[in-house]
Amino acid sequence: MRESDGNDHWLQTEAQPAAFRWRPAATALLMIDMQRDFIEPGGFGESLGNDVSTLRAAVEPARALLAWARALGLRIVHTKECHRPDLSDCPPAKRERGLPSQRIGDPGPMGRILIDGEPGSDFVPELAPLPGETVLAKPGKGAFHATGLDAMLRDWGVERLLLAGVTTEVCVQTTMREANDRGYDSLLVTDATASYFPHFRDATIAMIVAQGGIVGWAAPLAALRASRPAG
Ligand code: TIU
Repeated sequence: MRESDGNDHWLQTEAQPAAFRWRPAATALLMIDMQRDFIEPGGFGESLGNDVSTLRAAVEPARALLAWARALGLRIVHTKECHRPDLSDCPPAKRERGLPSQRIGDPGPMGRILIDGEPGSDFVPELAPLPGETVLAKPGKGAFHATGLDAMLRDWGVERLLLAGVTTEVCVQTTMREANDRGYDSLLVTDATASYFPHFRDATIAMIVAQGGIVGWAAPLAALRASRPAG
């Protein structure tokens, strides 16, 4: 449903640090990097030395969030962190960082690590985009860096963002900070995001909502479901 379909009403969601007011017609869901390369063994996340099983907790809540957003007619953008096969968009520093067991572009059990079009760069099946939903390949941690995301959102008339995905303190938080500096009001869906370090997820939420919402808002999916007309 779009603005022209009568979706242009204000809702209010109980959130930290205060109520979040939003209009479905002017709000997009950014589902950040729910890719096999981060969530499944043998991908980029594991190559950096992480226990990838910690990200599983976000998959079912993210799937439920996606279903709710689809039913409400929100704009949906699925981002994926990945690079061109010739690595021309991968800074050498990123490739070398952290002494990974396998570097970006190296062959792995899910194809070349973090390369667009390889099986590992694809979304986990539960979070597969539907035809017509936007898939945004991004070379950086933030979804606004070196992409057309800002122009796309402005073209759609989007003013507010709901964010979910992985990992909370890396690509999700970077994107939320980028959005904040570009004038968007954003809400992080707290149960639909996860980190390899659970205490980083919690710390990120605390950082975002501190100082009166210096970066934005945070709320679980249940609070979004319970949104009511804004008075
Ligand atoms: N390493 C890590 O925590 N995250 C990333 O490299 N990318 C995203 O967060 N998507």
